[in-house]
Amino acid sequence: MSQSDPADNQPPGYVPPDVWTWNAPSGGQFASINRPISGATHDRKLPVGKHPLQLYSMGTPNGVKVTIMLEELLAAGHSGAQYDAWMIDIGDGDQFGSGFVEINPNSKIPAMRDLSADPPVDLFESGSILFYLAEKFAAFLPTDMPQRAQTMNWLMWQVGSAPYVGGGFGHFYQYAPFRIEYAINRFAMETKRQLHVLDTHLATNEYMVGDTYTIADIAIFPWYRQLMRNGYDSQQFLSIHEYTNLERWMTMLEQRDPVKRGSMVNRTSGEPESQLHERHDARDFELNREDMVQARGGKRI
Ligand SMILES: N[C@@H](CCC(=O)N[C@@H](CS)C(=O)NCC(=O)O)C(=O)O
Repeated sequence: MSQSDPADNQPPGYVPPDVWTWNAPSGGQFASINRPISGATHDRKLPVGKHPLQLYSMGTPNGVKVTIMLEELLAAGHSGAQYDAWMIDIGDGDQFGSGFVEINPNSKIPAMRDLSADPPVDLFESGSILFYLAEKFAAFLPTDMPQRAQTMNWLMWQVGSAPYVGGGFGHFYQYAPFRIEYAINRFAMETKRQLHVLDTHLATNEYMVGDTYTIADIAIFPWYRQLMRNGYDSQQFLSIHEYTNLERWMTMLEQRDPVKRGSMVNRTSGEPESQLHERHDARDFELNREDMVQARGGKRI
């Protein structure tokens, strides 16, 4: 590595040891779930519902990609996309349960099992799940080759870019135990570059792939909504108002009912009405709203 003056390091005087060892939690939010090894930490069978697709997830931007896709498929009339969405609370370490690790050895949500296939198909990685569903139902993935290639370009772009936004910018700006100017500058630069890539593209394209709504839109939407809607408390810091084309596209997607429904599933933050911790039936969205009204003594807002 390049030799900096240890006095300038963070914390001052820190010199990396010859061999890194795991001897202390790293500090910061989510430190308790980070480990340098893979595998299950406890035995836990996953619950199984009545539908062909079993989703094990949480309402983070990566999880929401899949629930939006499933709601879009159902809205488009693909009844085979009925699903049970189970909560995997990553803050509680559910992703390290043996049943979950059996589906996803990488211990990250979202993961899914397709019980309609024989033998059942196990899926992980949000981009792979979107692609699988798009192929299975022949939906939201153009068959025209240039358009299909563009869709896959943007899908892969999103999967490769997200870690800089969440794990880089979001982590160092909001979650790290202390603020490091170098790290924040590095990841703010990259995050703004990505926002500009999207804003420039959407100046001349209605959707990510011309005038066609695809899995590329579904993949990209949740992470950049996070930024555009003040995730990480960073809207002002990132001058989000500059990205007017992205704002147009974002607002257009936010108005879609399947996007609204998909955004509620497995969600654990925000207004109670916006959270549907588990989804097992299309009516759950309505029942959830009614439960909230009852909890408020019948008051509708
Ligand atoms: N590349 C993966 C990333 C998945 C991911 O990072 N999931 C996070 C939540 S957004 C997670 O499960 N974190 C738990 C952990 O790291 O232990 C995908 O797109 O599915």
